[in-house]
Amino acid sequence: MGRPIIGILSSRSDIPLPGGPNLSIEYASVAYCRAVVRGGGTPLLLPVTPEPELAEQMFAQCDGILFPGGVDVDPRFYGEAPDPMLGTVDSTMDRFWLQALDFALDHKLPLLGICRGMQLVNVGLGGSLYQDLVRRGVPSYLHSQKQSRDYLMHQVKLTPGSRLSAVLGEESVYTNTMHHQCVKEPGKGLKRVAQTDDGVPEALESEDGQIMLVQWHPEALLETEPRMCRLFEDLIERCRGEQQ
Ligand SMILES: [Mn+2]
Repeated sequence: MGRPIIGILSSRSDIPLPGGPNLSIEYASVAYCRAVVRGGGTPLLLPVTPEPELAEQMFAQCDGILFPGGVDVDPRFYGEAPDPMLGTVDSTMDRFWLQALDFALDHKLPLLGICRGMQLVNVGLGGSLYQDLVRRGVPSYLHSQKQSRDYLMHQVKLTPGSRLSAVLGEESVYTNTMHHQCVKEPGKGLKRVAQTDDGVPEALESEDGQIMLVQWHPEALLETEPRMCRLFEDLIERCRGEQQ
């Protein structure tokens, strides 16, 4: 195998253009593309489509799939009505990403989920979310940092013996944090392998090593915390069948 192809699920937005009507775009942060390249893979941006057959053809080009950050998951997908604290949602995009998860499960493609990506995969596996951290009913730390995306804001404790702690080679790490929601119930086959001391889940993984999910943004930390590059190298190694 050459460099494994990592499909990156795109987000969508309308952006203002000076002197003209809004432009509809589909995009992923360049940080994800660079991190995949640094990890040894080839990034392939996957535009949102509501047509399942077209989507399946795109997913079939991939050796692994990256579920990046983005807007909130529509709570209909975990059986809840919208809470007043809910942020922006896009159910068409959610369905496309959920189809990518189903494809990855059916075809045993390794995946890495980041922030929204972690939350969406959790929901796709039957788990649920707190629509806002205040709904946990207990105090939470600051999880929406105001500093730049590469700032290491809070400490995350990793479960000894987990794949995640083996990949990062540590039992605790400082990470950035840019989320206002978090996992409530873990989805089927997922176990919590990291948390902050306020009890917020910060990572989930599957027993078989196919799924790795982190609540922070490792792609933004390649300079300030170079160990985070290991998460992308690990994804590529899993695509090559070289799992730890
Ligand atoms: Mn956090």
